[in-house]
Amino acid sequence: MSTPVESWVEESARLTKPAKIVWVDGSADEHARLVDGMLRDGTFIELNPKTYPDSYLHRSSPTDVARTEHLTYICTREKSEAGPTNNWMAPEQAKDMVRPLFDGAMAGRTMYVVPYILGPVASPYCRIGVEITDSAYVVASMRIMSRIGKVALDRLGHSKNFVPGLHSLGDLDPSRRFIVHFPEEQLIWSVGSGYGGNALLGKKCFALRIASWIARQEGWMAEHMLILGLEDPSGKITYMSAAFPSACGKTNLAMMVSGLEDQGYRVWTVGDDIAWMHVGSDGQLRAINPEAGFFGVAPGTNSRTNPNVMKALRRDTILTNVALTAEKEPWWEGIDGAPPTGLTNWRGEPYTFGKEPAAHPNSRYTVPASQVTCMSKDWESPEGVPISAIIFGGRRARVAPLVYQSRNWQHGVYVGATMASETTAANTGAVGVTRRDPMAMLPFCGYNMGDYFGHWLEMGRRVKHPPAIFHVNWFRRGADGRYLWPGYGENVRVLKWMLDRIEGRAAADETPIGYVPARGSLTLDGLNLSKDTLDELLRVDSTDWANEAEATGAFFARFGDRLPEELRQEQESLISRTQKTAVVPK
Ligand code: SAT
Ligand code: MN
Repeated sequence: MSTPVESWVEESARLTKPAKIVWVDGSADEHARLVDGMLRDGTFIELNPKTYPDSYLHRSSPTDVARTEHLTYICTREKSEAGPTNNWMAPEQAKDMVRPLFDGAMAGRTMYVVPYILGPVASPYCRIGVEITDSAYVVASMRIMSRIGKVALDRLGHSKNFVPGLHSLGDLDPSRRFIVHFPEEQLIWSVGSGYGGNALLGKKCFALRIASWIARQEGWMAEHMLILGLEDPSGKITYMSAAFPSACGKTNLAMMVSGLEDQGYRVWTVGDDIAWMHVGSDGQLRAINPEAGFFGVAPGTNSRTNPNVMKALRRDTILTNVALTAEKEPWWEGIDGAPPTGLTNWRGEPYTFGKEPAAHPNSRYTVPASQVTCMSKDWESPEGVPISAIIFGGRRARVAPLVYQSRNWQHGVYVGATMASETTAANTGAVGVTRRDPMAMLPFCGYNMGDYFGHWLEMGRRVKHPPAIFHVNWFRRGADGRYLWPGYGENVRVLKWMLDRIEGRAAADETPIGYVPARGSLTLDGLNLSKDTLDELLRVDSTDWANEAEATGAFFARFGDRLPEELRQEQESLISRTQKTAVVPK
């Protein structure tokens, strides 16, 4: 008798017709064989074995360099279940359209079966997925990003309690590329892309889209959030989670070397991209990181912006679509040191400095968490870490101040639901356009986002001490276009203000949008920030926010009666607050 996973593998093999099937066990021998094969067929290029041992460069197809949200679907029986922000197809229609692309897609290729665990192996909250793929690069990446092989299969046994994900590179033609999710049967199909978020099905597809659906049913949360611990001078660690859209600095914040280290404040990493949060047995909101590695944006990463990851990626790392130096070392825009000569660009062509960057703007490193020295000692704690603050944030040149605190949980949900950010290279499409990206989940919520807001409100009622909710914007610019805030390691000053707020130490001024730091409550010593700059960083302009309220009103209207009444009230409250302050002379 076949186990449920064996039956599904047989069924998938009948469809995709691989030359051979390999059950991935996760061992070092197996990995060495895979790497050998990839070096031989050009999937991997070996990096300098002296300076980057056991590390490899992968160049993707030039039309397959980022997630493709326009080719990503949530397939539920009722369109209203997917909601107005997701692409939708009926499940049968999607299967009829995509099945032919899988038919014979693995002919002459190897089918890898990758069982994996999301979350710490000992956690009651961990989940099992099985990805079938014909990409050895995907297997090697999954090995870094999750716990794969025997450990997962042993745990699964004869159970049918796993999320199946079928992936094939297909012919990599974007016109035959689809990333489709069937939350009702907890199934993922992805064809035509080998890129991270499209192809590592444990990441956005399972840990966010399918998991958010499960989480609503079961009363927990699957969020696009980093998790960090802020240590204070007494050694006490306070955990915070933060939702920023892709490529807005989650990894750098999570791994930050604190600018206040000499005052006793340090940051410890639990995760950089995804948080699964449950109400723990103590009634607190507790977060685990479902992943085991980091898939971070390379450009801009250097020993100032993220020294911890720069050290970590010196071995056993995969680099995707970065440039290559003559010494066979990886290179990207913003890396340390002077621009070298003799570079090869991300496409594999000789490079001369000019208009086009040498590394793709969405080029990535894939590095195991075990190599990162700032990991929290509790990063694999089975119960998860207790979350005291939730931070929302985006990339906004204008409007949003450096930091503000919501009045309470309900208002905080409104702050998250109305988040906006300028788009980045993490998705295929225009860059720099302001879009609404609620809780940074716009591309990742596996169901109707109106219901998702309702779920957030419900979770706030269930948690004993709901975390304080803040909003940050590291990216505000002055009239001259320059960033006003130094960012990176100095962001700890904002985290410290949050900690001081939670502990009742820091003063704040009330504004129409919430509480901003009172003068003197932010620790700014040694920064050389002028009073004008600080004023501009913290400025809440009533006209800006009246316009903002209008824009969010239009966004909310898309949800019709699925928008929770509480958010409608918050919306009205913001409108009346901006009007009130507008008539108060300064
Ligand atoms: O989607 S990925 O996981 O590849 C990266 C991102 O956009 O966050
Ligand atoms: Mn992400």
